[in-house]
Parts: sequence; C-alpha cells; structure tokens
Amino acid sequence: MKHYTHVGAEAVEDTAAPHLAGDNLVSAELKRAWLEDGFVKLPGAIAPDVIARYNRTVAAVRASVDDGKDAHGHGDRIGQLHQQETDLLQVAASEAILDFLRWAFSDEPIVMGSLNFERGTQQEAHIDAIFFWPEPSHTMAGVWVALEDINPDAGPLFYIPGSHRWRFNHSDDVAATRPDLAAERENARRGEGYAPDLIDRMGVAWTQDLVAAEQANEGRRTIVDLKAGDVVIWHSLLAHGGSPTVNPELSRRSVVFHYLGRKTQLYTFEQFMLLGRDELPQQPGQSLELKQYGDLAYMSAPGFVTYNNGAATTHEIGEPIGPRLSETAPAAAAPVEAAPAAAPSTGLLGRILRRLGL
Ligand SMILES: O=C(O)CCC(=O)C(=O)O
Repeated sequence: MKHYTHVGAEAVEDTAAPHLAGDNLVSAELKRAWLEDGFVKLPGAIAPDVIARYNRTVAAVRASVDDGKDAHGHGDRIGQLHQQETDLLQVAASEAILDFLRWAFSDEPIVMGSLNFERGTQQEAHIDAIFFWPEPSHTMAGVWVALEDINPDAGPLFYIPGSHRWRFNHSDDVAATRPDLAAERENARRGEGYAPDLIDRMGVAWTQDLVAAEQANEGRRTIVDLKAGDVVIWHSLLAHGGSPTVNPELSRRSVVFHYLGRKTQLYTFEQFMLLGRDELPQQPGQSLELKQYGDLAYMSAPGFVTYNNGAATTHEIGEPIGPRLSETAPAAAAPVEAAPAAAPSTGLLGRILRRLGL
C-alpha cells in the first residue's frame, strides 16, 4: 500500500509514513481510495438523531442571528459556529472520522475550523492547503458532512480524483512564470511592503495554474452521491469545489470541518505565497490556542461569523442559542485551557481564522 508525499514538486511514495495509529480500523478499500483518489466516503457515519440535533441547533442560530447571504456569493455560510455551540462538535468527534484521520495523519487529529452551509457554494476548483499550509502536507483534511440528502441540482461537491498526486506548485513556481508578480513578491520578501491585494493576486495566479494542470492531467470532476449522515474526507492537496446550482430554491445543508494533526506545523496564506518551497519548513509554524471537547482538541477563535445581505458579522461567544445535548449524551465541552478574551484579529493566526470564515 503506497502512501504519497511531496518531495520538491513531485508526489513520491513515502516509505517513512508508518500509519501506525488506527491502522487496523481502516479498511483496505478506504486506504486505497485515500492514497489513489485523495478522498473517501464514510456512508452513514453520523447517526440520524445526531444529524437532527445538529440541524436544530443551526436552525435556532439562523433564526436568531442570520437572515442573509454569503458575502462571496458562496451560499449562506456560518463560520466557526462550534466555538459557541460546542455541542456541534459531537459530529466532529465521531469515532469513524477520528479513526480514519488518525490513520491518514499518523497523528491525533485536531479541529481547525468549521463552515456551515445552507446552500451550494459554487466554488471554483481549489485546494485547501494553500490557504493554511500544513507540514507535512498529508496532515490536513477537509471533512464534509451531509446534513440532508443532497439533491444533484443543489450544487453538490465535486472532486478531481488523484489531483493530490499531481506536480505541486509552490509560490516560487507561480512567480517564476510571471515577472511582474515576481518583482512585487521579491519586494515583499525583502520587507519593503506590498500592495494589500498582492497575496490574493498570487492566489488567483496559483488557481490559474491549477486549472491548466487539470487540463494537462485530464482531470475528471466527480460528484459523490451523499445522503444525510454521509461523510466525505479529502486530502489537503485534492482539487475540489462546488458544482453549479441548477435549482437555487434547493437547500444543500452541510458542514465542513477542517482538521490538522497535533504535530502539524501550520503556515498562513501569506507565508505560503511569500516563502519558497524549501523556505517554508524552515520557519516555525503558528502557535495554536487549543480548547477541548471531550478528547477532541480544537483551535480557539473569538466567536463565530454570519453573513447578512453581503456583510460579515462577527458574534462574540455568549450563551448557547441552540438546544443542548440530552443529559445522557457524552462528551460535554470542557475547556481545559482558558481562551484569551479575544484571539488576535490581526497577525498571522488572525489571518488563518479569517480564511476559515472568521
Ligand atoms: O461545500 C462546498 O461546496 C465547498 C467546500 C469547500 O470547498 C471547502 O470547505 O474547502
């Protein structure tokens, strides 16, 4: 069974990845799908009563604070809702998900952030890792949970199987073919400042190269049929996005949690775009403030964000709005480390959180 990692630009077999944790808990077919395709489906991983409770909580929050649209036209989103409604982490703490990630990461998974969607996002093909670069790159994953049966006309997710094994561009590759961007990037690297949109323009250029790679590799966009409670997990380097919404009246209720390994070094979008392939791992990763939900650790953030008629509103953490778990449900939230009153809203961690929807 091969495990791939990137050495330089190329995907190569990683013989050093032992996959000790959870090895016997993950089926051979799931391992094959992860390593070859870059994503796996866990059918019915979340029980119907847990999905029903999750939906009740999100609906209660929407009813009280969110009546609007995503600022980016990506559907109705709520970012980081689990910071306030910690019971939502019951889904993220599902053993089926954690067992798989322990195997995939060879490490204990922690939650980086969450995004709840009411509708399809119609997002162009992208990969997550450029926005929060993980070292090593196979220790970050998106975990998408269907909160209802997903109608094919509602803008289902698509994946490009095997794209996590394509030649991978770092920002120095992107700059190498664009002299103007390269000059601006060099100034920024020398500490001479840079235009506020430089990093986003680098991201656009990176995505153009991804689209070119899709053609060169004859990538095929694949939609996975998902019912309520089904889970899809994708590799941090896998190209994916939201299909066009055929019928805008249809909802597409879902949540995506992004996970890292405990030992993962995490870098920001800016770091990814300004530092070269070999320079990134020489820098220290971000130090992360963690909270605890039962045995599951998650990155702390100062609140959650809703999108109302085109504007993002950040809500400080207060009394839970949604219904609580029943007395018998396990794993009540218990922060073991006090979170700061507000995590930095500027600075590098702040930028990671903004990319996560906060
Ligand atoms: O839900 C979607 O349509 C896209 C989600 C996504 O691409 C992501 O979270 O990275």
